[in-house]
Amino acid sequence: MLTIYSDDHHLHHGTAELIDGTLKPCFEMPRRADMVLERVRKVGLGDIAAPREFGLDPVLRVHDAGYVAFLETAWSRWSADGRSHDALPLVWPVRGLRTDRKPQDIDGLLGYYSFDAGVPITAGTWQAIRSSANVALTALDELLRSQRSSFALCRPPGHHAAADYMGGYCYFNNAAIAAQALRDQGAARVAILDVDYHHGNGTQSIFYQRADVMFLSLHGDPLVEYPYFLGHADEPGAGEGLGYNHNYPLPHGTDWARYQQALQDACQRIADYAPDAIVVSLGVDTFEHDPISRFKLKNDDYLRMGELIGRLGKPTLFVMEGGYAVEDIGINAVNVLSGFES
Ligand code: Q9C
Ligand code: ZN
Repeated sequence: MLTIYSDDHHLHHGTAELIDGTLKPCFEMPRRADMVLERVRKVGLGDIAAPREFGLDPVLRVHDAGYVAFLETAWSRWSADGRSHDALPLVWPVRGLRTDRKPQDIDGLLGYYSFDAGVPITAGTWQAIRSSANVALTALDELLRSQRSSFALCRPPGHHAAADYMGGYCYFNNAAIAAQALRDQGAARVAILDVDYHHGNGTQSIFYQRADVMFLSLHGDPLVEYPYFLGHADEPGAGEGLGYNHNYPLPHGTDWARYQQALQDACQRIADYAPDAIVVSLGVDTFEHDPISRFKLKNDDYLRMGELIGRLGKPTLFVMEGGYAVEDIGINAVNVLSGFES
């Protein structure tokens, strides 16, 4: 399987995140992608190629123009005041507060265009997120050539990012951008299967009213897990999209026996939908030793996960999302890809 990868992700390296009431080094760190790349090389998964530049048009098919302009200018506006630490949001327009007047000040805009504080913006963030989207789009291009599979080794991840807000370490929704590009290049139906430990709230919200992109997500139950405010079982889609959104909230402690039941159900729904292609939001934070998650999947379970997805027999684009057990992230992610090919 071909991997698309760029070193540009190193340009995005947040310093700290607020967790358990204290500032800790960001779990979403450059070494994550380095470890996945190292494993791709070690097992000889296939060639590794650099992304091509697609410009902002395919990004703007998914994301709001004001949001994209905000991301492009956020660091220069933040640092214009002489600030050198990461830009972080601190205030949000919840119930009853007004969003009909957009703040003019960067501190206000950071809250307007986010839903949590897990999104540091640094001097290199814009280039890194553009590159991450280009990685997904290049991998998609190569998938259309090979008609079987490709791996977008994206970083930063994307599935928490909606059309006009960032959050959960995510800025551009790489999987959604690729799915939309598939539609724009002739695919009639696309299924997005999100196996990251966290609900893919951004991807769900982007396609919630659409029947041409089915979204299925297996994740920690939002009653007890981030992102808390989306991802319940009773979110079936709306309007034309009614019946094309499927959430599988699972309890803390979920192991492979429980997980694979949900995954089989999701795969059956995908088979019934008969998509032209599948985009997999590939997070491996379901791992038993993930430092911020509560599922119990083991290294070899990821081989089985890949096998089940492979049995669908569809052209499949894998897009890297989360996974924070850095020593094992490469083993687990590449096990899915190897299982798919087996
Ligand atoms: N108690 C992705 O996996 N903080 N994002 C969770 C844990 C945010 C995860 C706090 C987690 C975001 C792409
Ligand atoms: Zn995650």
